[in-house]
Amino acid sequence: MQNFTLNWFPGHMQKAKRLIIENLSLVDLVIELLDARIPVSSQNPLLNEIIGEKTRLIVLNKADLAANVENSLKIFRENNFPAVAVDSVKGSGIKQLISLAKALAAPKTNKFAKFGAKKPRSARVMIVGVPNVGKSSLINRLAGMNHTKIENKPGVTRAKQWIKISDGLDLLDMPGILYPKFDNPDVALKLSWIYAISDEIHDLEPTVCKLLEILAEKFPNGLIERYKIDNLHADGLEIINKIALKRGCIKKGGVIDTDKALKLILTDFRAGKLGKVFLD
Ligand SMILES: Nc1nc2c(ncn2[C@@H]2O[C@H](COP(=O)(O)OP(=O)(O)O)[C@@H](O)[C@H]2O)c(=O)[nH]1
Ligand SMILES: [Mg+2]
Repeated sequence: MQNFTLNWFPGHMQKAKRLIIENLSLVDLVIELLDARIPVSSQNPLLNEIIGEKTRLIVLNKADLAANVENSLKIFRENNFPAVAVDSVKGSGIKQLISLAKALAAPKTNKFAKFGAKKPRSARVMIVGVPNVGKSSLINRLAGMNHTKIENKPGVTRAKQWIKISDGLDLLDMPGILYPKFDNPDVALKLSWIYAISDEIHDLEPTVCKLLEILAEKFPNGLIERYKIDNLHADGLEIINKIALKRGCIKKGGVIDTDKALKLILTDFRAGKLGKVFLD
């Protein structure tokens, strides 16, 4: 298994963690945004460590690119984690997300009303997740639900922007970025497929080989339809070569342009062009 080189400083991770902890203290509910294709590997255990008593709502994003979504939801729910699946780009599941978020935050905001307020205050929510799971897309989508009314909440040290996304529900406009976890090479590989880990810090060839071998075994139809290739009973490098030939990834002199093919395959996979998958 290849090694991933960590090219950021522990200081950055500490700062990101501090920022999440600081923002967590302002909200009633945390939306843990996961990639529905790898709902376990896109979790970061750091969140369990820092979440404390906060209520958590699991949101499986990119449900449009994923297989087994209902089953993933069922497993989370069986383990007492409320969960919902969405497509942040097209908007499916968003209404469900909002009503579930309100229901989960209600006990907190109602408690507030008991202390003399006439009406419960709005519930405050923040989104956390590893890179590329769709945090910004979800924030934009939720903001769009209510014409992006942005208001400032007084009494907060640094100016935080709150977006009113529904009656009684405000969203922090800045997501919490969890650094992807590297120590398990299998998890790191999956995170690189969904681009939560930058392509700069690992070798693309073994990464793509492994992806293709798994797709060929479990979800061959997407590969067959996209690239018009057959005989997927081959190792990853052979499949890369087949795709390169079909797609004209050829250098001068007729040599296969492996780098070009690797990038093409990853781009297609990440855009969902290889069909719905489940990889955990
Ligand atoms: N197909 C699909 N793509 C999505 C979805 N949500 C986000 N994306 C895409 O995933 C990429 C990363 O999204 P972004 O919001 O920037 O992720 P962030 O790094 O967590 O803020 C972008 O290309 C988005 O268009 C989704 O639900 N379905
Ligand atoms: Mg973002």
